[in-house]
Amino acid sequence: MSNFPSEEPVLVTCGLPYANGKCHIGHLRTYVPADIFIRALRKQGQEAVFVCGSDAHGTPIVVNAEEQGTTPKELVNKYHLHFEKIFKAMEVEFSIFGNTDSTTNHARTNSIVEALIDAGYVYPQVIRLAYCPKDKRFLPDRYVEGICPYCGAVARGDECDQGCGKHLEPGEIKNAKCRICGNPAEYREQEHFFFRLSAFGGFLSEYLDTLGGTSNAINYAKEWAKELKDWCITRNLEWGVRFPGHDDLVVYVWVDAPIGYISFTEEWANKTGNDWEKYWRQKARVIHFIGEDITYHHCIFWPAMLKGAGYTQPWAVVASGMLKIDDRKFSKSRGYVVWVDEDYLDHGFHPDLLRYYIANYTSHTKELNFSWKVFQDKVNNELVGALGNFLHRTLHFAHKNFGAIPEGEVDRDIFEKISSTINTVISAFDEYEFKKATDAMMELAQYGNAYFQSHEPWQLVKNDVKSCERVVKNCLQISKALILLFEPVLPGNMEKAWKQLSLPGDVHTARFEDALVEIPSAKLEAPSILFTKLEDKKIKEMEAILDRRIKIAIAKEKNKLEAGTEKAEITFEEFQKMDIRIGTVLAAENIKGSDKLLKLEVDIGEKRQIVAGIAKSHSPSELVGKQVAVLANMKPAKLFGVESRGMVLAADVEGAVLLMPEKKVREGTKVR
Ligand code: B3M
Ligand code: ZN
Repeated sequence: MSNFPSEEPVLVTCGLPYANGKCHIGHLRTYVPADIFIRALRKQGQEAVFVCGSDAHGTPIVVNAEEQGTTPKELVNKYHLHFEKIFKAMEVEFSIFGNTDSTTNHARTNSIVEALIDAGYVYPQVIRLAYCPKDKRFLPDRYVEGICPYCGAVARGDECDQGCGKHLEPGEIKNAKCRICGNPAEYREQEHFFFRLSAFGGFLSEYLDTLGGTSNAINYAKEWAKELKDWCITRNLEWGVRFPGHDDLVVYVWVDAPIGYISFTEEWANKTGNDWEKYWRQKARVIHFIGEDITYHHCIFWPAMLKGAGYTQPWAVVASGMLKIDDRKFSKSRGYVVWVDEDYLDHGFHPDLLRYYIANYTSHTKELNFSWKVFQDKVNNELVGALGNFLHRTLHFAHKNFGAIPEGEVDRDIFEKISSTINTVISAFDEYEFKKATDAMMELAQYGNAYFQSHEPWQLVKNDVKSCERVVKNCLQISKALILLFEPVLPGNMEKAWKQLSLPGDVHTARFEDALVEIPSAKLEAPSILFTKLEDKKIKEMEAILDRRIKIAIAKEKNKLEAGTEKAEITFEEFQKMDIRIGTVLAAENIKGSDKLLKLEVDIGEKRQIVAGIAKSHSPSELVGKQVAVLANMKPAKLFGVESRGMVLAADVEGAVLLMPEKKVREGTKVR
């Protein structure tokens, strides 16, 4: 038994793209399978709404707008239009593509937050927050960079994006630095508001047992549900949805962004005369397609919020694995990126080709690697060699010899093969296994090719026309089935093929089961070729574009590093301000509690106690008697409670390398 059609209304959503950058193949890894899924639902007679929109709020937008010298609103509008255009071009057809800055979303967010407050799930608490004394502002989320308290990786304010992937609460990040000016941040106290996530442990552990979707999402979520921390849901920002009753606070973007799913449903329902509450207030199947990296938000925060405010919780969460480019981690800054417009559509590649690649490369939950070479192989061998070849040779032969779809019956065997393929495809879709589904489709095309080849209709036509007609009819029936099965994946080309077969009605609304209805006789036009081979030359050109981008990124990175070490020029007088002298180390010892620091006694014409961070590279005994260079007028400081009056100079490499005079000189000799 398959999951669909169901009595309950079905709503499919896709993670909302931040409207602050262009669409790349990484985005499509979620949107294309979701679009395939919804088309496959319709092919099973399941009506479903398909909802997405721009994520307009949050610090990524504000930071980017600031960097580009524009306003968040303008930035959002620009990229909103961009995404809308790309989705259309890629045949990803949402019922509505909204924007979380809409009045509907402001209102729905307010109403949900108020419901949570009324139910006692929100409380105030004074917390320590990163604050930039220079820019005189609090530093929410991506305004701070620092060190992850869990794994020690470089992290941004709300997420350890390069290390363990954990969500970070405000104030958690260590060594916070302001992203605007680069100076160290202070911590200041301020009242914020928390969502009592910890109250939902029992609910979540039960709920997650019933939640459908892919195991990569559910299994992680079950672990996380065992240890829930309350969640700060307010931020010091101008841009966003106001926190009720507090003009200086907005809600955290991860509050109003998923609420967008509801608001967009409302907007769609208002436009089409439907009822949004059917999906969000009653029993319904809400299916979220997301990238694996936002599982926590969709399987933990979001269901708890919905439960707390009295809304329908998701029925399934489908998480796609991450994208790689040429087996390297996808990275815009390092140049490992393929833009959907300038690197794909603008070169005239048909959207269907990439849709097939994304669906068929690997299982939905695994890492998907994109390479132009593999793209070429898959297109040439599978779409051109198997599917395109079968459709074309069948149609071409039928047209040339009969000019029409012959009368007569289709063999039982053929219907059985088609029927079993449909079953495999549907159960694969039920498991969100797009590779399994498309493999089964392609296997039917191979079967068709083998059938055509072994029955040699080109011989039969000379001496047994009746048998020839039967073979051709069987092949045409398989063609019809292939077109219906592949429509969710290759909507553009299957629409053309449907017309070439002179089939009545609309291929997009026809059902999978129509593949078992005998193809009616009809006149045939000469078919045109659907899929053409990708030439080596074109693929080389595409590889060169990617290569160049990576090289430019490396060069940029290098320039940045060099620029970082280059300092402004100074005069000799300015240099003279430094009192650098040669001294002899009289005594050295370790400092208790520190594995980095040594306490030195140095004669620089006078005796000085100096603390130096050289314990990892130098033992105390080897230092005694050696001469070193010392910055004598360094402001005194206390390190580990030990006073230091001066700084020993060393080359800044791992395990410091001390600067020493070429030959012994008198203690206190000046360095110039
Ligand atoms: N805007 C994009 C991301 O983190 C984020 C998704 C929101 S979904 C409600 O992938
Ligand atoms: Zn971490």
